[in-house]
Amino acid sequence: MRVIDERLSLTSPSDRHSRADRRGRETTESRADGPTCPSSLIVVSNRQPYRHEYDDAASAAGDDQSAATATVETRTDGAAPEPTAESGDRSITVDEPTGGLTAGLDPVLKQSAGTWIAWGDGDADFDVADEQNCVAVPPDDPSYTLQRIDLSDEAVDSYYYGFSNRVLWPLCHGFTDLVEHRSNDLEWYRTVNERFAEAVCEHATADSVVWLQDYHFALASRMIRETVPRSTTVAQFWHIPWPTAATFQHCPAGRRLLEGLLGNDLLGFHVDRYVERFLDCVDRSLPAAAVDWGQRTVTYDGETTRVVATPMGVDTESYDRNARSSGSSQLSSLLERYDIERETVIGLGVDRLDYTKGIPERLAAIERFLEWNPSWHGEFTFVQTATPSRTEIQTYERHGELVRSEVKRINQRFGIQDWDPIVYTEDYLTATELCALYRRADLMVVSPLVDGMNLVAQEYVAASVDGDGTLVLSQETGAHETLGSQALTIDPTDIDGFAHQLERAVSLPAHERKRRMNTLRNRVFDGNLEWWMKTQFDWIRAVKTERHRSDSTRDTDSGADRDTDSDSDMEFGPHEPSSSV
Ligand code: GDG
Repeated sequence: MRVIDERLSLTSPSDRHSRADRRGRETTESRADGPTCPSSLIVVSNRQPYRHEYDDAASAAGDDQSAATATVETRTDGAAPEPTAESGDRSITVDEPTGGLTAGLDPVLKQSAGTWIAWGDGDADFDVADEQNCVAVPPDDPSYTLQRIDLSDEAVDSYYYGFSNRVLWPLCHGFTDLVEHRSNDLEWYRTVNERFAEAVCEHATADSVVWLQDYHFALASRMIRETVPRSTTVAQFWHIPWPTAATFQHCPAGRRLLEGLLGNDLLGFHVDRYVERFLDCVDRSLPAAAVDWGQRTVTYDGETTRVVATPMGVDTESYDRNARSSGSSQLSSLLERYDIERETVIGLGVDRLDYTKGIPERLAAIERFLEWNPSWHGEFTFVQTATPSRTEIQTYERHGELVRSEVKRINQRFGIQDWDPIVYTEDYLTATELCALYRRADLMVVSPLVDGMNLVAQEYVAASVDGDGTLVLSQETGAHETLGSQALTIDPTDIDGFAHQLERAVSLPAHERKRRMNTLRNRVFDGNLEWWMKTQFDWIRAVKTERHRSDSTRDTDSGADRDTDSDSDMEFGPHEPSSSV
């Protein structure tokens, strides 16, 4: 069992350089035409792209081999094996706990020889780094700098398991009853944001672009803005929902968070409604801020923040390719492992074990479906992979217990000899295993109660290379804005309606399934990760240009008549995506 806390990788490093077109034909196109960042890029994220770990099991096993020989570890997360380094007589494995985003940004950083600043959570991380905690990565072909922030257990408990995941996560998803107020969490969150901001300032030059990721850094942007040169660009992407003003009022230090985020030149969300809610919260909470609803800018404390919606996509080519290359033997061994009959109709759910993902509601709908449809007993199996996450937090622990007990109860209620309706696993699947399941699944059920975007729905579509699967999708996901019209939409809390959509999904005619999936694939490929990054970088270029323009106007007009509107005069920006994303 592997505990995961952030976005995960389905892309091994070697995968990233070869590409396939939408029909899966290999192309020779290089990544040189991929998204390029305007200037030297400094990425800030909680999770790091490369993690160094002592591999004591391997060291012990290798005792009778030459201590000087570098060994190659076979890893369980689907990424390519990395050579191990040696530290004293302990061997070190380089792990890539990369996510969709991490996998996408890594080549951009390599290309621009940029800097990545992240929490060093590997037990060997600081033993391989220099005095500034920097290490050149990737280890086999170093091309950019990873600076690791060393956090004490207390800092991690308060900043990560505290304010980030006991306050901001539930609050932004609208679970105000789950918000926990612990005395030191906010202060540690501020301190850790300050540590990251200081690290950024050590690297930032007048031409740098600083790009922060997610809700772990709501206070850092303003700290950075106040220290770096005026012409440095500061941008942030908020990967989770932004709550309504009524929910946001429960946020401790809400005004400080808004002020922090308004330290950015550019602030990105997945979809329009989060942008609108953010502007609404600013409008209500910060009287000194001027919100331009038409331009979607906020001018506060003499600086302007552009707020944009750019829905994140997945690395479509790698899912397509992995699905095509997943052979029948891979699928057979998975079906054998989980004791699933080859001919059965398969429903699939893939989630972090998180209370926002609507897993109990999904199980209730499956139970209702089975009550109504005895003819499907023995013919339909639902596979749920649920990877434990944030288990230090009691709410997550309890949620896991609830899910496990519901699976058990439903299986006891309907199971017959040789058939359980639900196959539940907390195994962490490799990228190819996951894609084999995506490809084989007749229906994919994505039922979050609230979800910023949801990458799983898009991964399923990208891996549905036979074009005949059906997506059952919650209306409460960001992904629904793009995919909803061709998916079977559900309200995850309406269990009867949900069960009806499951009935519909298992009986959709083949031509209907193909028609829907074809459109879904076009949308997911058009708005993929590469498109998302390119659009982000286009926006960054646009705000950078505007900043230079308004600065030179300031300089030349100082003392003379000045165009006082110049800060909000942003009639520019990247083109809209070619599809309906
Ligand atoms: C946040 C926002 C937003 C899961 N089990 C395995 C595995 N996974 C991978 C999936 C997918 C990822 O985990 C989960 O991504 P989601 O987007 O569904 O959800 P969050 O982790 O909550 O992500 C979300 C996202 O940020 C990006 O902005 O979409 O709204 O909450 O990639 O494939 N991967 C493998 N084995 C598993 O067993 N290999």
